Amino acid sequence: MLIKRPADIPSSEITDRRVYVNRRTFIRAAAAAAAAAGTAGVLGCGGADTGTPQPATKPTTSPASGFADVTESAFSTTEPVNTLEQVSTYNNYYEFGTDKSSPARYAKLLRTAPWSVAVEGECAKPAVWHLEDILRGQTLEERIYRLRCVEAWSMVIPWIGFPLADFIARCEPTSKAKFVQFFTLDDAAQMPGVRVPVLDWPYTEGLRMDEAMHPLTILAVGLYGEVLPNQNGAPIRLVVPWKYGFKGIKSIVRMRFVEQEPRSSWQISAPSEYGFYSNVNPSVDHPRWSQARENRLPGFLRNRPTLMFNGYADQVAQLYSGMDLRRNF
Ligand SMILES: Nc1nc2c(c(=O)[nH]1)N[C@H]1C(S)=C(S)[C@@H](COP(=O)(O)O)O[C@H]1N2
Ligand SMILES: [Mo]
Repeated sequence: MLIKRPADIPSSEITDRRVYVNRRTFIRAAAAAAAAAGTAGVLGCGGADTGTPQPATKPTTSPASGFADVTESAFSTTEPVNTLEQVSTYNNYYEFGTDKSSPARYAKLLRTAPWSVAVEGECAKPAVWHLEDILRGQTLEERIYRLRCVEAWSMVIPWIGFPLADFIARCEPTSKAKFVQFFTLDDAAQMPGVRVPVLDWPYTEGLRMDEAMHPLTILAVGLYGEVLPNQNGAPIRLVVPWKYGFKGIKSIVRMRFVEQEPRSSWQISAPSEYGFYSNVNPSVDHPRWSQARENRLPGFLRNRPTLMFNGYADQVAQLYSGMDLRRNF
């Protein structure tokens, strides 16, 4: 299933945003032409640039993909996507250093195959899963998301992934499972950054079970039609598009179903600055900066207003009804 790795792709094949968008348009046009004899229907995800995901009329296969079975997600946005260059050279991955350019330089030290994910805790099927078995039979969807970060930058990234809910269902959580906790690999031999105690290693994150089961929450295994670059969290990472980027834990090796709310690495390191929920919320300031506006890369600081739940309020606001989001930040 995993065919091309980014390192194997000649740079001439690395597509910039315009070519990529045109290719998608071309794919849709071709699919529409092929379907012309049948029922009329506009393929792809139309809609104004509001940041609200528009439902795609029909999945379209992406022939340029390194994955055989990628379809267009109903949750894709039509906002312009960032280039592969931007997405893979401006990263946060503290296991490879704390500045934004270090992961692109050092994450090649990470061995992503073979890879397994241990599932434990409150579930009927605790197991060690090989990555191939997690992906087997899984329909991958291309979902273009804005990935957000507390530093107030954002990007639009064409992730390839599948709903975390699908995998959770296979683990059969018990009624005691109220949260799910995730852990990144912690191996100083491959990750020079973990020798520095900037965070409490291993990197850990958590979601409430209903957040984890929401169809917008994905396990991403690729972007731009290819397997994930290591610096973006290969071979498997979380993407939760209505939360700040740091909830998107990379290179997951362990998942645990638990009854009590777990603490995340960022909460442990700075509890007054980072809460468990970490929903994108323009009306609640970070203690050291305003979150009212964000910087869509590339560009200058605060070039656009930040949207509640990162523009996904219609889909996720009900998860938090009745909660005080100033307290539960
Ligand atoms: N294991 C691990 N996961 C991590 C991080 C990290 O340092 N280590 N950084 C987080 C932060 S702060 C952000 S903003 C996103 C960045 O994801 P990207 O580099 O793919 O854009 O990854 C998140 N996941
Ligand atoms: Mo971040």
